[in-house]
Amino acid sequence: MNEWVYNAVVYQIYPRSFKDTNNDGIGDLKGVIEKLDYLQDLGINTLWLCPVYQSPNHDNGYDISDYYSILPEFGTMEDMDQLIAACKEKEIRILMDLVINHTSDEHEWFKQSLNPNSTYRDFYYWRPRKKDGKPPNNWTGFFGGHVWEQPAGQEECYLHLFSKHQVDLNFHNPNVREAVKDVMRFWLDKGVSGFRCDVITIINKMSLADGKPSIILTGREHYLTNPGTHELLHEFYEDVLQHYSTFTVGEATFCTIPEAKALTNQVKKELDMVFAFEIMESDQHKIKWFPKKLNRKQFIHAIHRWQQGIAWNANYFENHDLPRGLSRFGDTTTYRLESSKMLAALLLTLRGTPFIYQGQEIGMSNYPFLSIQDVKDIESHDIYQLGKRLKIPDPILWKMIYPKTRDHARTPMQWNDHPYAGFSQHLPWLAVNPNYIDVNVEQALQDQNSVWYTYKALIQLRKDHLVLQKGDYHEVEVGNDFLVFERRLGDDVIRIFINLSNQTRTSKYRKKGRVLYTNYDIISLEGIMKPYEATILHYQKQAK
Ligand code: ISL
Ligand code: CA
Repeated sequence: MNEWVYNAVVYQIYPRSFKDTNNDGIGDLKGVIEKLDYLQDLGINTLWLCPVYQSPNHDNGYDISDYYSILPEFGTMEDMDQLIAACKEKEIRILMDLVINHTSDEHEWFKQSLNPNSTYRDFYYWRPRKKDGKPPNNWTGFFGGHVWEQPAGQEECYLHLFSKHQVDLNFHNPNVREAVKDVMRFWLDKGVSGFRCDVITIINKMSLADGKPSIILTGREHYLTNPGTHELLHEFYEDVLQHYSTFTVGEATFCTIPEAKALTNQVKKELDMVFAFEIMESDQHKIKWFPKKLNRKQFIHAIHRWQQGIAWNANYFENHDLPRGLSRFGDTTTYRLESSKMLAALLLTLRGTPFIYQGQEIGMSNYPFLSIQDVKDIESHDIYQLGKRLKIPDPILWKMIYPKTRDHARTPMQWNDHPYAGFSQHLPWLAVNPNYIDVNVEQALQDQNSVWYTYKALIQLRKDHLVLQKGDYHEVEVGNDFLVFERRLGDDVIRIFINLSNQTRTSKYRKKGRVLYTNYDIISLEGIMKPYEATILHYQKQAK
C-alpha cells in the first residue's frame, strides 16, 4: 500500500445529490468544485466520486455507456479536468468509481455484440436457451429474478447479474481485460489517484452451470471470489496500477475474512482494501429485504472480528446503497447528537481507512418515504415487481423495502434552510428530507457543538496522532452493546470507549489517560459510560 494511503480520510460524493449549480434539480461537477473549500475545511484528503460517466442512468450511473465521457447532466470533460486540477491544488486525491462487472446495454461494445459475427460478441456472455426453452441457467440476480435477457430478434440471451440494462462483461476474453486496463490508464493519466472497484468479487465467472438453488443469488458459487478473480486483480496491478501511485478499494459483496485477507495481501498485490458487508448485516436476516431490529452484539462483534482478522479495513457506516448510519446504529430522537458523534468517533478511531458519506458529517438520517411511488431506485422497483409476482401483499412488501431502500442515502445534501435545502433552486430529482430545516450544513457550521465539528476534530486527531493511523488494534472489552479497544504504536496508546446503547453501561476498565475527545461535557473516569458515550484517551505505555 502506498504510504499516503495510510492517512487517507475519504469523503464519498454521490454527485447527483451533492450540489446543483445550473438549477436543473440534478447535482453536477461544478457543484463539487464549488464545495471543495467546504470539504477541505472538514479536513478530508480524498474523494470517492460515484460514477459520472456517460450513462442512460437506469442505475444512476452504474450502467456506463462510455467510460471516456461525462454524463451531460453532470457537466463536461472540461469540468472534470477542472475538478481534478482544483483538487490537486488542495492536495485532495480523487478515486473514480470503476464499474467493470458490466456495461450499459447502450455501450458501443454491447451494440456491436448484438451481431453474432462481431468480434464484440464475446465481450459478453451470450448463450442459447436450454432445449426445453428455459433460460441458459437457473441463476438469480442482485435485483431479484432471473439473469438472462433475450432481446427481440436474437437467438441467444445475455447474462446480467443486475438489471437487464447492465450486461456482464466476459473477463475470459483478453480483449475485455485490455479494454478495461485502457480505461484505468486513461483516468490515472488524467490525474486521479485510484479506484473504488464496483462489485469486484463477482467479476470472474468460473462457469455458467446451474447453481445450487438458494433464496440468495442462486449460482453465486460460480462467480464469487475464486482463483481467477485473484489472477485478474493481480494482472490489473501488474499491468496498470503499479505504474502509478494508486489507492484501490474493492466492493466485496459476500466476502469472508480469509477472502478479504487474500484480496488485500500486500505481497500478492491485488487491492489495497475491501468494503466488507458483514458489519452491515446486523439489522437484517442475511438478505436486506428481511429486516430485523439492530443486533448490537452482532454489530460490535463483527467489527471486532474484522479488526482482528485483517491488516487493513475499509471502514464505513453508510454509502449510496445503504440507509443512513444514524438511523440504523444510532438514535434519531433523544440522542441524535450523542449517537451521531459516537459513530463518528468509532469510524475515525478503528484501524483502517475511514469513509465518510456525504451528509454523514451533519447527521443526515433516513427519509420518511410513504410508498414505493416515492422511491426512484431501480433496485427497490425491481424487488417490488418481484414481490408482486410472488403475490406478497403490498403492506408487507413495503415493510420489507422501506427500511433498506437505497434512496434513503440519495436524497439531496442539506446545505441550508432555504427551499430545497440550498441544494438547488429547482425541484430536485429526489425529495429533500423534511428535517433540512434543522439538519443542514449552515446550521452545523454555526454551532461549535454540532456533529460537523466532531468530524473535523477527529479527522484532525488522526493527523496529529500517528498511532490512530498506523497503530495496531487491541481488544480491551467487547461487550454486548459497547466496545472498549486500544490502538497501540510503540509506547503510544489510544484507548477508546464506545457505548452503542441508549443506556448507561459499565466497562471493567477505566478511562485511563488524557481525554482527547468525548461527546459529553462531564464523564466518569471509571468505566461508566453514558448513553452513546464515546471517549478517546491517550496514554504512554511506560508512564505511570
Ligand atoms: O447486496 C446487494 C443486493 O441487494 C447490494 O448491496 C449489492 O451488493 C450492491 O447493490 C452492489 O453495489 C454496486 O453495484 C451495483 C450498483 O447498483 C450499486 O450502486 C453499487 O454500489 C451495480 O453496479
Ligand atoms: Ca445541475
